[in-house]
Amino acid sequence: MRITEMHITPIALGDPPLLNAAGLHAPYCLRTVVELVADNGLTGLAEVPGSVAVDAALAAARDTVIGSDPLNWQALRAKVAARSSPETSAARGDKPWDGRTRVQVFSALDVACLDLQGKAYGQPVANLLGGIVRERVPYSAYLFYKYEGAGGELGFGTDPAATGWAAARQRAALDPDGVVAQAVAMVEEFGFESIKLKGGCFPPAEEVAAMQALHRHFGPKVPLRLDPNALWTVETSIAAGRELEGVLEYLEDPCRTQEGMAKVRQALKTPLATNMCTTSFDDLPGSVRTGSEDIILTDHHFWGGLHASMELAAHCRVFGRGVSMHSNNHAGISLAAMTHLGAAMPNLSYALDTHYPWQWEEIIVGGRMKIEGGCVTLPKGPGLGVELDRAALARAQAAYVRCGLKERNDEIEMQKKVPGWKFAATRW
Ligand code: GKR
Ligand code: MG
Repeated sequence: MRITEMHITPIALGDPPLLNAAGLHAPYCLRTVVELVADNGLTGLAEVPGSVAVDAALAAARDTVIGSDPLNWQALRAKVAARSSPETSAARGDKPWDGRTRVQVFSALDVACLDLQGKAYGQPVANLLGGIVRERVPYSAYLFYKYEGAGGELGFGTDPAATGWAAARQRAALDPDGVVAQAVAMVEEFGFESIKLKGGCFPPAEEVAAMQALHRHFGPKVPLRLDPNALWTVETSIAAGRELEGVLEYLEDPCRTQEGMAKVRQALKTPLATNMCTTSFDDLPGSVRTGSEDIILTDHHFWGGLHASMELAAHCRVFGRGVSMHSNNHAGISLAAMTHLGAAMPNLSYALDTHYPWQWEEIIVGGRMKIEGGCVTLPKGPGLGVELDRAALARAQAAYVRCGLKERNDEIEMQKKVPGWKFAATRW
C-alpha cells in the first residue's frame, strides 16, 4: 500500500463560553482533519487541535508522506522526524493546552495510518494496538465554569427551545450551585460515573467549595477531580489539597514543575495527576526521580499518536503510575481514536476526560457518537470505525473561514468580558 494524497482541512465547531486558567473559550473551537488516501482507494482519517502552525507543520510533512507505506509507521515516523526540527517538552508552553506541533504531526499520521491498516485488514484499530481489553470505554463528566450562552452559530444568546442538557449547556455556571446544576444535567444525559471540574478560574476557596458541594450532592461513591491547570503555588496547592482530602479521586496539576508537584504530593494523601508537568518521554526520568505525580494523563495528540500512548502506558505500568486520558475540544474522529486507545490499554485506571458533551455538531457519518452509562462503545467497523460526512465537513470548513480564528487564544476572548484581563502562569 502507498499513500497517494494527503488532505489537511481546518474546521471550526461551535463551543460555549467556557472558563479556564488561560481565559475563555471562543465561540468556536478549531480542529484540523487529516485524510491519507492510499493507492488501493482506502482513506485513513485523523483529527488534531487546529492552528495555522499545526496546519503548516502538517503541510511541510506532505512530501515525505506521499509515496510512503502506511503499514510501516516506524519508517514513516523516522522520515518525518529526520526532516523536521526537534521539539523539547519546554515548547509545550505554560497554557492549559499544548503548544507543540511536531507531536501533533506524528499523532495525525499515526492515527490515519492505523485507520488505513485497519481498513486494509478488516480490523478495528484497537486490535492493531494489541487487542481489545474492554468494548465499553468509561469517560468522565467534564464540568466548566461558564458564562451564559451556547457559542458558535447560536452566538452568545441561547436557543429558547432547548431542553435537558442542551439547555443546561447554555446556562451560566459561576458558583457551587451552578456547578452542581451543570453536573446533574450532564450526568443525567450521559450517565457519567466520575466528575471533573476545570479549575484555575476563581480563588481556590471558591473552587474548593464547588468540589465540596459536588461531594455532598453526589456522595462518596462518585469520584471527583479538580484541575486548576497549575495556577496555584505549592503552598496554595497543599492548603487547598488538605481541605479536599477524602473528597477528590485525584487533584490534577495544582501547580507547576515536577519539583513543585513532588512537594505537594509528599504533603497530601490525595493522588496527583498531570497533563502539564510530565508531557513527553523526555520528562519520564524526571518524573521517576522527583515522584511528581501518581497518574499520567496521556493524550494521543500530544504524545505522538496511539502507538506512543500505548508505549507510555507500558512505562506507567513499570514505574507504578496510573494512566488515563486528557482531552481538549474534539470531534468524533478523535473520540473514536481515544476510544480505541482506551479499549486497548490494559492498565487504564481511570475514566477518561472528554469535552465531547460541549459540542453539538459532528463531521462523521451518523452524527454525534453516543455516550451511554458514561461509556463510549468501541465503534463497529474496520479501522477507527468512522467515516467523514462530506457535507458536514464542508459546513465546518466554511465556519472556519467565516469565524476568522487562526489559533486558540483564550486571553483575547476573556478580555471581551473582562477588559484588561491577563493570563498569569501562577495566580494564587
Ligand atoms: O478546554 O479549557 C480547556 C482546558 O483547559 C484544556 O485546554 C486543558 O488542556 O482539558 C485540559 C486539561 O486537562 O488540562
Ligand atoms: Mg489537565
